[in-house]
Amino acid sequence: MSGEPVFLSCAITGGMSVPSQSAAIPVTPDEIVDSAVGAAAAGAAIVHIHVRDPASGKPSPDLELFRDVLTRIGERCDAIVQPTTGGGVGMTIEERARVVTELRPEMATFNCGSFNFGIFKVRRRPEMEPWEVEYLEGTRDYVFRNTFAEMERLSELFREAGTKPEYECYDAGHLHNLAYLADAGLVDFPIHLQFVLGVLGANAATLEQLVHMHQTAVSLFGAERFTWCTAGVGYPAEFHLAAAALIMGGHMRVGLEDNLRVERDRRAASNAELVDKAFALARLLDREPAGPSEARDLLGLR
Ligand code: KMH
Ligand code: ZN
Repeated sequence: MSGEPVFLSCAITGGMSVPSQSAAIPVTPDEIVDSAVGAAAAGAAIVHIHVRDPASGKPSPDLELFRDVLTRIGERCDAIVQPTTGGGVGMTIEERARVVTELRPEMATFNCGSFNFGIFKVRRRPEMEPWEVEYLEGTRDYVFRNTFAEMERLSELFREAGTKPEYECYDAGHLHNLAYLADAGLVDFPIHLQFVLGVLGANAATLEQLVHMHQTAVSLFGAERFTWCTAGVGYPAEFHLAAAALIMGGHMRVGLEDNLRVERDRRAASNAELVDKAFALARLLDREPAGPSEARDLLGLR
């Protein structure tokens, strides 16, 4: 893979964390915009966006917050601005899909199945607000819902909007779900896969499981019909999977949505710091950083 281009997606704030977990997590629209622009300046070709209620910091499906944040990032940098349709705890698929139908972004995430999504193991801190403790604890009894009916409908909505899905696959079964959607004529190739590993309730962030998922994708879709990326959840998973992707020919996702630490004993001060570390790995492993324009070519956008 020596000399092959690699692009990076930075997941700026997320929907499955609460702000008291780290002071670095951007909360207000201004903070999210500034952090995304900073990540793009550090080399991120894609910025993956959730929004939060500015007063509480709670993940929000508010379309006007998305509109404001997406517009302002687009005015300040050339990165691919990729909103979530995964949202956060308790949001319905209708709420989650509106960012696609109303704002028609060039790309957005598409989650490939239902599964338990547990964040209740996060350490409680004295400074946590009651809603934050409830949010974390509530995931003990929570299913991240993406049924076949919902995925079928969402596929049509992405097509109507002209938005390219980034297919979020948290387990090998999600690739088989996606193969079903492809058989049903609901998928446009080449596709882009995100292997999200390390969520409690889905697959583990290990090299074996990444290789297994990559191999499964090759056998289901054919190696030439997809691009792919890794999102390791937690530390050091984020960087271990980025390194594996660099070696195996994939692309990288890092960001405060997935991981809060830049070293074992040091929290990241910003998304840009996580991006810098990932590109340091890329340089060490002889992959050539690709900016937004080259990433658009590799993803078949435009
Ligand atoms: N929150 C993640 C673990 C999405 O936003 O649609 C995966 C994710 C999915 O980023
Ligand atoms: Zn996300």
